[in-house]
Amino acid sequence: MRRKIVAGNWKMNLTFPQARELALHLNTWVNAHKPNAEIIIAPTHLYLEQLNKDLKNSRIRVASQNVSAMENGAYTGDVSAEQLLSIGTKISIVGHSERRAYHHEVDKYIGMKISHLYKKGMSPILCVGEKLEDRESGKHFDVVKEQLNIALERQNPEDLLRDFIVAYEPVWAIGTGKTASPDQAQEMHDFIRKTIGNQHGLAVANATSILYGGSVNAGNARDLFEQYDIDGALVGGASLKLEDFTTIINARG
Ligand code: G2H
Repeated sequence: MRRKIVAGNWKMNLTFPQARELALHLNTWVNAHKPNAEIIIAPTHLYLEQLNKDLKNSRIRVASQNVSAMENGAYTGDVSAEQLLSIGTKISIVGHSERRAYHHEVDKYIGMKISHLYKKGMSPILCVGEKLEDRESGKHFDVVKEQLNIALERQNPEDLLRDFIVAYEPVWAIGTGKTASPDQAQEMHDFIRKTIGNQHGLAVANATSILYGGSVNAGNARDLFEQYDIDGALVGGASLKLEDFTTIINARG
């Protein structure tokens, strides 16, 4: 069943005390307001262990922003799925456009990360999205289809059925203040669901939560969430401000 989800991608922001304070205040708000939507926060790897402890009995899930595609070994600076799991982290973002752009991550490698997560009983939030030039040249559907097909080609439908989240994040809308219009986002979310359905079957397509990401804020979230195939949001900048993030959670209903 498709779940409503609001996830905060904190990226490389906040000191340790600031992150703890934000997480604890968010938890207090969640306990008081009991939102329907599932809430996820993704702090830097460094803070995962403590935030997992702080939020042990919370409804908030704590995610990693990235995970290695390798099992273990000589990969300096990387963090494996097993290491994340050993400190209580069960979900990781993979394929974020900033990883693709600054660390040259490619779809095949992103698919390996997803396989590792599932092998450990964990799950991914797979980010896909086209660049501005892809959209301007009318290739946006082809680009997103290829990202999905390669990353998912080796995955087991049983794993995807258990817990699979996709975030559609058009690169031209990330941190730029430009958001895809609700119609543009709906059109792509519908396409993503159909693409997953063609590859892994209708049951997987209908169980996948598809989040929109890219300059989501307190003012534009409600219009996006009204679209049939937009199940929630992956929020960057606005997730760093408690008031904005909780307004987005409320908008998700
Ligand atoms: C897209 C998004 C969160 P922002 O990267 O993943 O960030 O909301 O700041 O555009």
